[in-house]
Amino acid sequence: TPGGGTSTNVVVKTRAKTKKPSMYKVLMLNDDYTPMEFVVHVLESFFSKSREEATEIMLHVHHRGVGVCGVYSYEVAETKVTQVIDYARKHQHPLQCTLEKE
Ligand code: TYC
Repeated sequence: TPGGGTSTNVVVKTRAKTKKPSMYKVLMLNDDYTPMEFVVHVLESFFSKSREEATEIMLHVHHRGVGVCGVYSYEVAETKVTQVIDYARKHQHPLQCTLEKE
């Protein structure tokens, strides 16, 4: 090439940025009325927790006011929240849960 340097053709490939989906925590809220056993049952049934894990989370919520049940994609988290609230309501318990972006 003019100037005496060697020239190398380099092909740089770019990739469109794929973004990982945002994840959402499902939070369980304490209240004065829902029985502890019911909360443990919900954590086992809807969040696939062992009896030991479920009891630990329930007691954490009971003492601290709020606790994490699991972390999911938005769609899954929203579905869990709806299912838990509907199930609690059906059993006449005021148990509430919500989701929070991680
Ligand atoms: N505080 C409730 C009670 O004393 C138990 C409870 C725990 C309720 C966790 C809700 O998310 C909850 N019976």
